[in-house]
This record gives sequence, C-alpha cells and structure tokens, in this order.
Amino acid sequence: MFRNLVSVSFILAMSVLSISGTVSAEDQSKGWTADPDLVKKFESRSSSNNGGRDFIYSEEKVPEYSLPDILTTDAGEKVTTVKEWESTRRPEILELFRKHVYGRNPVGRPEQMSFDVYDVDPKAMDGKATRKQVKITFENNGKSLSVNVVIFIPNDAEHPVPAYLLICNRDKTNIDPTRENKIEYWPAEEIVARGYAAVAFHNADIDPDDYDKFQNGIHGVLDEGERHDDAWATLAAWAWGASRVLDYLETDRMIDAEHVAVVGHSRGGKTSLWAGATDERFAMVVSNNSGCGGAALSRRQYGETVGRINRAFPHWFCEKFSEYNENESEIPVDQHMLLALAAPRLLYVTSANEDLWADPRGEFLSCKEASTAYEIYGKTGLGTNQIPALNEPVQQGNIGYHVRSGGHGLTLYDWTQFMNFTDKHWKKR
Ligand code: GTR
Repeated sequence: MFRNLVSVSFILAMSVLSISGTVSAEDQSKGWTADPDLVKKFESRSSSNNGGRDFIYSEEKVPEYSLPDILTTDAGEKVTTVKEWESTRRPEILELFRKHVYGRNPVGRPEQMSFDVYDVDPKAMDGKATRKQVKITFENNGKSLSVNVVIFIPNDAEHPVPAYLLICNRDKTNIDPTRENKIEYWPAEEIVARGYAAVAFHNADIDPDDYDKFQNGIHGVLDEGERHDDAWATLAAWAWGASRVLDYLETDRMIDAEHVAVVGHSRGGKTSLWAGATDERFAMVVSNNSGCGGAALSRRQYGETVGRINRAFPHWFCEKFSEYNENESEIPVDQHMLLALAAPRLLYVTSANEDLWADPRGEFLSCKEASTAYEIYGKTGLGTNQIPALNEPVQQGNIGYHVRSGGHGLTLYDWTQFMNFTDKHWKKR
C-alpha cells in the first residue's frame, strides 16, 4: 500500500489525493516490484531529451504528488450518482482531456464516407474463418483517403460474434491478410479459435506516424482553417479511425457490434484509451504497455515523462499538452481519469516487468484509482488495492490487469488473458 502523506490542507484533501512515491514493506513482499538490477541498468542509461532531469526508475525517487479526484467536479462538488457522473463529471473530464491532452476530434462520422467490401473468402484459415477486407474511404473538398480493414470471422460459431479490433501501430506484415506471417502481436488464428472475430487496421492508413505539420493523412483531408492549441493531433486521429472501423462493423451482420473491444499496444494503447473515452460504443478498452500518455500516471514522472514524449513525438498530442513539460502537477487531469472514462464498460490494462519505461506500477495505480468510477455504478473496478505478482492476472471486477514477464510487446500471453476476461463477461461461462 502507498502511504498517504498528510501534507495538504483539509480543503485540498477534499478534491485531491496525496500520494507519496514510497512503497511499503508489505507491498514489496506481496506484489510485483521492479528487479533492482534492472532499475540500476535503466538508471545507468543517459537521460536525454528530458528537460535536464534524470529519468526516474526507483520508487524512492518518485516525487510526492497529488492526483486530481475523479469524482469531484470543477465546482468542487462530490459526485455520488450515475446521473451526476454522466451528466456533469464525465463530460467535464472528457473536455479537460480534449483541451489539454489529445485535442478535439471531429465529432462522429464524416459526411462522405463509404465502405467497399472488396475481398471475401469464406474458406480462409483452412475453412475455419471468413476473411473480409474492407476499404473505408473518406472524401472532402476533392481530397480522399482510404483505410484498409482486415477481418477474420469464425465460421464455426453462432453469428453475430463479438470482436477484437486492433489498432496496429507496427508494420503491416503484423496484420497479414494472407496469414503467411503469423505473429503473436496479432494472433488471428487463436482469436478465431476462441470464437471472436479478429479485426485490424494500420494506424498510418489514417495518419502518418511522423511530424508532418498535419499536412497528410486524415488531417490533410478533413482539417480546414487555422490550427489551435487544442486541435486534434495524431493519436486522436488514430482513435477516430478506430471509431470509423466500428461504423463499418455495425453494418456487418456476422459481427456483434455491441461487443467490440478496441485494442492497442504502446502508442496504440494510448490511442485505444482515447478511442474508448470518446466513443462509448466500444464495449471494452484494452491498453497494452501504454505508459506515458496512456495508462501510466504522469505525476509519478517514472520512466518516460510528459516533456520527453512531447519533444520526441511532437505530433502525438495537442500543442497545449507541451505546456506541461516538466510541469506535470499543473495538468488539470491525470491518466487515472482517462481510465475512469471507460466506466462502466470493461477495461484491461497490462504491464511487462522489463518495461520500466512505461512505468508498470503507475499503470496499475491508474486502474486502482479509476475503480471509483465503476463503484458509482455499483460495480467493482479492479477489486484490489494490491499490485498482483508477476503473471498473476487480476480479473475479479470490470477492470483487468496483469504484469507479464518479458519486455515491451503484445504477446499471445496478453491476448489469452483478454479473451479469458471477455469469456467471463460476454459468454457467461
Ligand atoms: C516509444 C515511446 C513510448 C511508446 C513506444 C511504442 O518510443 O517513447 O511512448 O509509445 O514508443 O509505441 O512502441
């Protein structure tokens, strides 16, 4: 358990939570902790692009910080009912993330969008699946952009089937429609064997993953006029793209669009959280090894920091977010509030024990804090305050979490846990 440092005034204590970076002996004995040798190894790397600060990898160096309270409105009132959460606090938090972190997506579907199902193979995967490929095309002012969607639907299942939609942020061979390349990152055969449709698109189809001053991709097609400091950037564009794929899935009779999990790894895992926050049609959000700007708490400054991420990837977040470089305590939100926007839907967050850059403990703490939003609905969020041991997934509530052994990556182990979790909730085993 984290010790509460009584260092804030009573009034402040009503709206923020004060947490120190100290991990108690009890916590260390039970749950996962970072391997001290690995911590030393990370600490010995030089710290560049971090505003003159050293990167933090030991809990002792995590500064004391106060988290904004999920349930206290901007006016200082505590929200206690679903109605107050949905009509006041949830929209407030969403707006804070739009304004300060991810920027403002265009709302909903664009006027000119079409779906072309150009490839159907009912005997894919040795007859086990139907493969479809769909081209989604957006047009505006004489410009157009197309996104390719790869879909495998189990044949031996009662249709419509629930689906996993992966935002692929690695190269396209990872979501190979021919299945010559089978990679754990997208284990389509295993997903199909478990009775789920495997759906994927490549993030760069929507927006290139480089700083092009928002001239290309969907920005080049849809954006008009001057850019403001809360204009949508690249992560928001990818998230919006995931929603457009869901628009297609809603038209496909073989898919149960009310049970679609949006999945992302790393930069894709930051994106899936924003997709789930902005589009409540997603029944589940999966954020794998997402770290800074994803599930990890920014105020801990552990591993990658806000300043570093904004300098290294100036196209990911809205411009306003860079005002918080080396100034995390001034962000009006922290990432536990982004996770809370998934409530009361299913949420699954993962860490990997060698992925200290992504701050496994910070990812866990976000899940723990986000649980209060689930409790408003009378539901269990994570259901524990204790970080689990390595490879011991927590799946007792509506938030799932695990720390896997190994490095930064999306593996068959991770996918297996996601499907165990949805089997429990969606198949009522
Ligand atoms: C890293 C970046 C992380 C994470 C990762 C990835 O370079 O610092 O925030 O997004 O890339 O996407 O693999």
